Amino acid sequence: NRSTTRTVRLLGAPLDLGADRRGVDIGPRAIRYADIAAELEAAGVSCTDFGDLRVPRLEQCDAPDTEDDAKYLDEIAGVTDELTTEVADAIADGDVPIALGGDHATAMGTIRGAARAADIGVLWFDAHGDYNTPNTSPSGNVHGMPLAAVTGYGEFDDLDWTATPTVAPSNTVIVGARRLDDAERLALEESDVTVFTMLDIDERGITAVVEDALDIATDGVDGIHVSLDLDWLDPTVAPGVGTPVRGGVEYREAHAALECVANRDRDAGLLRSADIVEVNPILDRNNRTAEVAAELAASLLGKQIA
Ligand code: 5AB
Ligand code: MN
Ligand code: MN
Ligand code: MN
Repeated sequence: NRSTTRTVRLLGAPLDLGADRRGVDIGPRAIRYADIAAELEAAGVSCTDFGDLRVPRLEQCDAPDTEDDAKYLDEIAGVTDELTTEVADAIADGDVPIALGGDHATAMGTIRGAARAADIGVLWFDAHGDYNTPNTSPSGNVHGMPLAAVTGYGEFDDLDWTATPTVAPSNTVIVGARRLDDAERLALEESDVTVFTMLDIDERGITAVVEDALDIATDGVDGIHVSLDLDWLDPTVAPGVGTPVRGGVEYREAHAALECVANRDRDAGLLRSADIVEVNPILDRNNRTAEVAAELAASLLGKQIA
């Protein structure tokens, strides 16, 4: 059992270069307005906010040519390199960094930062696999590629660090997948990454699936990183996302999942870092998705229902 109060360090990553829909760069602000700090404090952790990383505005970047297979990858790499340092610093100071996205390319930075300090597994809550590479991506959007990058799969020409896995595929688990591209699905099947689909959740229930995911992610490592893409939830619960897919987890399932992680964390002290990504306020209704994001952060950090 944990005796000292933990401190969450919020790191805003207003990155939108990895996605097509504009507005996800406003995500960090919307999650702060949803009072993530108060939610976290209600969970019994203290919270500091280190503000936003500097991200080049899309209008300042050279437009990608139509053939570009990984749009804005250089600019994204610059931002995620900085995030890597920020996350590693936070962990070295004893804090739990939570990156507020921004599109899911953000996770390339958080996961690399967390992996500097210790061997980690990854829980990836997402409707998508994010396991495309520049060669397989149907869109060229880097937010569909971060899990491939951090597990060392595929060729990312200019990203030297992708040549070796940052996290072991065998400690990497996707939960809630319901839309994979064809090449992505094949690549995942051939990989050691575990994929739990919505059908698994329907058949076995969310807590059983997450317990299995935790067993796999934590096997032989020191801690875990949790990556939460808000499109994991059903669009009726979280409408403010750029790539919504029907048939996602419900509000209570999402909380139950993160409460499972928190329970395991309480016993074993596993949680090293997290990211909360893909909140797009322009597509949202009354900041509902950012509110769900803030509440889920509290569940992850151990907020008790009663
Ligand atoms: B997200 C798609 N697979 O690669 C692609 O929201 C969508 O971070 C990626 O999960 C969705 O463009 C990326 C079609
Ligand atoms: Mn997604
Ligand atoms: Mn497999
Ligand atoms: Mn994603």
